[in-house]
Amino acid sequence: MTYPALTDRHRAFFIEHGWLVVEDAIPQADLDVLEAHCDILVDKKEKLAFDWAWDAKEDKENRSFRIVQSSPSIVWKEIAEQPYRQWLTAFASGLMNLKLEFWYDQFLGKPPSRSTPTYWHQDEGYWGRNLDDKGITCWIPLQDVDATNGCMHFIDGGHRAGVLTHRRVEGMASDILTCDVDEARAVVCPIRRGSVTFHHSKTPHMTTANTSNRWRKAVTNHLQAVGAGGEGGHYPWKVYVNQRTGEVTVPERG
Ligand SMILES: O=C(O)CCC(=O)C(=O)O
Repeated sequence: MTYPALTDRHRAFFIEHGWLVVEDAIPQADLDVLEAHCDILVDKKEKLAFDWAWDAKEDKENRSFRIVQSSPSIVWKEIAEQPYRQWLTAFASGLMNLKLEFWYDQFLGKPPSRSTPTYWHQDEGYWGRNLDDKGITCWIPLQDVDATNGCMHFIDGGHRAGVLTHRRVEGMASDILTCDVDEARAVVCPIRRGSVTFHHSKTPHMTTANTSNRWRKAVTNHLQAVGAGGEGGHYPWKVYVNQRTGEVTVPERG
């Protein structure tokens, strides 16, 4: 199986809608290797992960890890050379019509029955003004996903309406953010293992809680325009929570 080539139809769809599903993009065997590395993160989550939905009622030592947040890059040195990484970087550059570089990845694992949604947000709401129209995300689920176990939902065309006001999620001790969206424009994207989604850094998106009896595992890959310089120029709602120390930091605003 070869990785899919970018077509004019992909590009036109992405420009209009701000998101795209690419079906059967990544071979199952490549996903098996990626998933095996992610399983280490689940097993050692107390040491290698944060709880992105850390309940403010829980102390640091007893976080229930409703969303395990880590990165396969920390347990897999050769990850940058993997074919899926090369492919998504080239494909995303074509979608954005920008020269993009891989920036960072995250493993986001939702345990069976006790997770939360990843609430509506825009990636630029986290990253700040430095990434103004300069970022894109490729989201890779490691099992079939639908609305019952945490698939992607996008606000169709929402990348053309600027950055919405975000806020911290009530009851969370983590730095997870959310914003209000026009849910009438939401598109639900159930996809099979092997398929992926792309979204523009201004596209509002969310994933539902995992109500199934298996883990929902996903690897999300963030890319930026070469020279964008990473996050910065932050919006007023941005905070960092360091879950090793418990420290909350407010960055310099843009
Ligand atoms: O997997 C998730 O729960 C959310 C992923 C996400 O928000 C992203 O990839 O930007």
